[in-house]
Amino acid sequence: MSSSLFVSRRNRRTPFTDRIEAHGVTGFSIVNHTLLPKSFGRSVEEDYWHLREHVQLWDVSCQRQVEIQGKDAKKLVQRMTPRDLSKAEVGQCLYAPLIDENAGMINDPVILKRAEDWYWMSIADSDVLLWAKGLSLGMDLEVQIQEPDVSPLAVQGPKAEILMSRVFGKPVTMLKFFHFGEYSFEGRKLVIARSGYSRQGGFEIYLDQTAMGGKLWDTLWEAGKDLEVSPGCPNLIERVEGGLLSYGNEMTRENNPLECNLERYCNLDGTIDCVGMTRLREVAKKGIQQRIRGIVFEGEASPPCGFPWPLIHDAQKAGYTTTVVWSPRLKTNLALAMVRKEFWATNQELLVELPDGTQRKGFVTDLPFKEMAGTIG
Ligand code: THG
Repeated sequence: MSSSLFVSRRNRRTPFTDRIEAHGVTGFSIVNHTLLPKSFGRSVEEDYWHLREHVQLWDVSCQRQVEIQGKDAKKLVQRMTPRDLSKAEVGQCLYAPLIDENAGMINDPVILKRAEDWYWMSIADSDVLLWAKGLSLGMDLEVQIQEPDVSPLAVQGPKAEILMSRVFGKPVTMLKFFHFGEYSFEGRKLVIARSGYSRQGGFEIYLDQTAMGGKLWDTLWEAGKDLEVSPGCPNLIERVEGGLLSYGNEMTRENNPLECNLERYCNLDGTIDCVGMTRLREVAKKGIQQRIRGIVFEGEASPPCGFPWPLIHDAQKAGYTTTVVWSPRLKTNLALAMVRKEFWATNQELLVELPDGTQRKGFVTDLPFKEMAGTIG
């Protein structure tokens, strides 16, 4: 059986799609109505090892920017997140939960503070722009909200720094983690951050002119040949091992940020007046009933799976997996999972129920996953 995706203006190509196709892309996902390449004909495991050793170019244009600019920009952005932004500096990237009036997760963007009155929210998969426009109208704010022609290209892996210094010069290597600056390319300035959706280190280049996509890709490609540069995409195994959460998978609007281990990005002291704060403080006071934890489980290598599998303990439901992978490095199956309070203690044993009805022994562990902390009894 063969199937293909019909692409139109609703599910958009990116400045890099031509190059991605030339490299033999074999599958796409759609995020923010935009193509996200998912495979180049190699296994997730092969891509994983390559990412840990070399450098990859990821077309993550689907990380769209919601730009909020104007006199009330700061007020609106703070109204959207429980993370205290009052001390944020221009040039900083801030990972921040966005929540609704019930403290449900709306998104978990990286916020770039470009100026006192100018923010980019680099979003995961949900329509933040509409939420922001609704809030701004309701609050009668003076802001402009739009999606600019900005498409991030991630350069990830241990050789990312050497590749970036070849193309943008030594200064780019001075960037601190989760900070950005502007660097020259072909006579224009590009925003570049030290960030990215992996734990292997790297950068994200915010290309702000679609027509330059091919040129940017080709330049990085040529400069990286002897570094074994390869096209890639966020790697499921690496992301799960590293405990990086994916909106829509680990969390939805049904979950509050505390359940998603994002309490360090929530200021609950009463000084932040964001939508949903009253509810979030109530939830915090009462205590959450479930949270994202790591699960290690035995048996043969599971293919990557993003559909929930039940977690069972003494015939009771202990929670559900959100993403399952086989870790070729830790040589075991791993899952990110939403686990009920009674069962979330480290080393708690439970059963993972596969779609075929078989049950595998497993235990709860901290995130990010480390070399085996416990053993399956
Ligand atoms: N980069 C950019 N935009 C993005 C993502 C990205 N938008 C969508 C998605 N990814 C948002 N989700 C995340 C999740 C985790 C991280 C970044 C974006 C991340 N977290 C680190 C951590 O959890 O340790 C660091 C957080 C911090 O220090 O504040 O990197 O990848 N542009």
